Amino acid sequence: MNKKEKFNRICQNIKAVKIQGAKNIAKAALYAYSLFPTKKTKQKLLSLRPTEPLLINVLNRIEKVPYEKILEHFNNAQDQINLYVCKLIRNSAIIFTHCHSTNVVQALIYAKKKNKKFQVYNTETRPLYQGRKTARELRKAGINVTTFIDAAAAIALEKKQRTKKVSLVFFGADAILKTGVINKVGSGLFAEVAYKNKIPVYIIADSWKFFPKNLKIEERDFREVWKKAPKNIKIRNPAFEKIEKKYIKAIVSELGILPYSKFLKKVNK
Ligand code: RUB
Repeated sequence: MNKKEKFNRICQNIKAVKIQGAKNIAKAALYAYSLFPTKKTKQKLLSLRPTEPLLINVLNRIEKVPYEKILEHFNNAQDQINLYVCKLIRNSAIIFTHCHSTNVVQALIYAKKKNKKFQVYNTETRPLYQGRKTARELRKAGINVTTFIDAAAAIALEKKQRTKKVSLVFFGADAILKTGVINKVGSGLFAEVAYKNKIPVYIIADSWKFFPKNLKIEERDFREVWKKAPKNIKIRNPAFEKIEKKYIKAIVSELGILPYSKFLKKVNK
């Protein structure tokens, strides 16, 4: 495959969510940009997933910070996050998560390696089923996983129908805004249910996901939801939604386990 084909393949895979999650998207885009570092390719890469500030932040840094340094930041941030997440997990914990977040999954795998005893409840995450990827990766690491259909998230969180009490909710983040966190659609609703049930919600995310401006919420092709839907039925397919700040106990980033206001102070300085 020549450089141009490689670049186009990465773009297609990001657009089709074959490469997914803020961190994987940013890393792949960074590599693609290194193949063709022009204004045009940067614009193209930025247009692929409009709700991804990590992608924006990384591509804006690339002129000033060497490629390797950015990758080093990702690795160091993950190492720090792993240590903080480990501190939050008590023995016999049940951790609820949604979609697929590399920051979350890697931290859970690290905790398992450190002999923490816990299990995970996760959602399948329609329409693209990123929850299956989460379940597979966690199970491969020896972690017990129970997958729920999305609409049963409240059953999982509220200790109904033979489920056990969830101890912690871990969500990844696409964007950390001043007013709340943007993550996979469903996260806002699940956070509200968790909050009402006094289950702490933690955002596990690299601090470079902070974004001081408003963001467009990506709306995806209706065919992901219903391929051959009858004509005249409108289908909405928003990819993300906001988790209100008040539902979030803390943000776990390389900067520490910080309540929202403290996190904002650190990144805004
Ligand atoms: C993925 C998603 C993830 C965040 C964080 O959505 O919402 O929770 O991107 O991921 P999609 P990470 O599958 O639509 O990209 O921790 O990997 O950066």
